[in-house]
Amino acid sequence: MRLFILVAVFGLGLAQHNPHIKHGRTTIVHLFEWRWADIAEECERFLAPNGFGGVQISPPSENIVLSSPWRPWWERYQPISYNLCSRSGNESELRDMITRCNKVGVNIYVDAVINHMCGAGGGEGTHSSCGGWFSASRKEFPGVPYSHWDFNDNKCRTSSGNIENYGDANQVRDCRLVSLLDLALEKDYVRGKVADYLNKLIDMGVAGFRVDACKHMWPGDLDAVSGRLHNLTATWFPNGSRPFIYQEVIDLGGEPITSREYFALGRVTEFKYGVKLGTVFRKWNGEKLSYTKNWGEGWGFMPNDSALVFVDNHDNQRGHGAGGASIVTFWDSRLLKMAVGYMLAHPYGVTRVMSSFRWNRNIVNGKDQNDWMGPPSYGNGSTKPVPINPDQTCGDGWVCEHRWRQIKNMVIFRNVVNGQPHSNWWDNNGNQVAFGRGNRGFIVFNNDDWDLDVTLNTGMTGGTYCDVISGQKDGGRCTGKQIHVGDSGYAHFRISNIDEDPFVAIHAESKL
Ligand code: QV4
Ligand code: CA
Repeated sequence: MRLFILVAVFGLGLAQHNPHIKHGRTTIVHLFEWRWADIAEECERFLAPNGFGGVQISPPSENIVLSSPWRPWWERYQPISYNLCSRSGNESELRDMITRCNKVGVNIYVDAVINHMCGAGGGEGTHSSCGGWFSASRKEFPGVPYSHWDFNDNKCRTSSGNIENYGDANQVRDCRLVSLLDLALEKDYVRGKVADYLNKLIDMGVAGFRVDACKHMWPGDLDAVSGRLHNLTATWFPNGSRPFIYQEVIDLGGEPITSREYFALGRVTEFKYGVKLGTVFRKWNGEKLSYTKNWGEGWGFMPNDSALVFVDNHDNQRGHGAGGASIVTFWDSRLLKMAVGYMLAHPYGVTRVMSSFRWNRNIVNGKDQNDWMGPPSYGNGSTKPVPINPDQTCGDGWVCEHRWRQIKNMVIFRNVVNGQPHSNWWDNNGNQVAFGRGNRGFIVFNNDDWDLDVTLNTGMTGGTYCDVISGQKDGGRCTGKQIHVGDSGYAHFRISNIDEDPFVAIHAESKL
């Protein structure tokens, strides 16, 4: 009996751990704040041709519109209904994007904000992204509809009504996260409204959800909602496919609520990954790259098949959420390329790459005064399109890390080595390391302050390979460095510590 329950729970859970990525692709890119019309274009012109598996989109639900500060990015984390219009576009644009991305084999994952509605101080009126009326003070959201009966305030036991102590699991789940009106997800009615919202998106063709603020919801309530979700649409996915669920739980240790409580339901964001990888590449706290020989579960991270991993996300790249100073972002581009390269070469977890917009960073006493700034936009608040420059980079303040040659090529590397074991590890006891993925790929890092000059067993078949970091294979030649692998599998590597990018990567498809 006990065994039966275990099997049942495990089996059910595992189903929602599968991202259903197609064509042997592996990686998700978060196109933070992009318009639906731009994402549709990006799927067709860049993501599919370069082997990206899916896109995490910003919340599509109707949200509060704020003017002080002016149109912060985080207004989209304050829903006022589940109507599908936002700064990224309206419902028909959303539908068009989902269809066009599916057509080229790129999945869409929706950022679902279901723990709360807008902040308690959100006022009353039609200052919302679809123009729907709501009242934060009376807790009325007729667009759903929710009324004051549908919120948790009677359950919360803090005097402010807000979460005051993360050491108390009850208040973390039943009180307001930074004053956001907390939904009573234990109510059948609320579960039904949330499930209807997610099912509408599933029926439109999305592949799953990044579920926001899961630490603040009871796993049992999430389980009840998840049980009501439709299978993915048969138009794009195999019959019986369950939506991919990855839950945002920030678990860096030291709190009663742990990631583990959420494993049965789907994957969980592994926040330790970016914190530790940043510390290693920055060489802080005595960390060295050579210590990453047992990277992954060996570092105390969650089980491989539960993990969704990333170097930075939209919160911790600007000091929101948790993680702190060690996080590597596009502001440290040389380190970012190395850290993302390491993540994409390493077999642990489902990988997500961040694609950001630039803002006027202004750090005073460790806090960014402009951490609220929204995406590149016109004076009327509408988001600017993403223009593509002749050299394939993006203009108008869109950073497009996913288009950087080094990152784009490592996304391809991960696809090429998919399923191969971590192999042929080498290190110098310092910050020079190398590892392979069976006979399909090999990567070498030099994060020391002196040159790397070494002959290593790559495990690959003999021949000439193009390094995909300093360049790539272009027809019959390499645009960057060439690596000659002998018949024995050994190759000589020389990486200067002052190279633009002090790492080299080769794979089976970069062979001349
Ligand atoms: C403030 C005060 C409150 C006060 C209130 C008065 O902090 O104490 O009562 O004013 O009106 C914004 C403001 C915040 C403000 C709040 C409500 O920044 O100062 O409260 O709105 O008006 C994003 C931003 C938040 C933002 C929120 C809603 O990061 O700053 O809050 O959107 O707009 C924890 C959680 C984790 C969370 C992380 C940031 O465990 O789940 O914090 N991460 C996710 C998202 C994140 C999002 C939310 C959750 C909320 O990734 O982007 O927060 O949906 O670690
Ligand atoms: Ca809650």
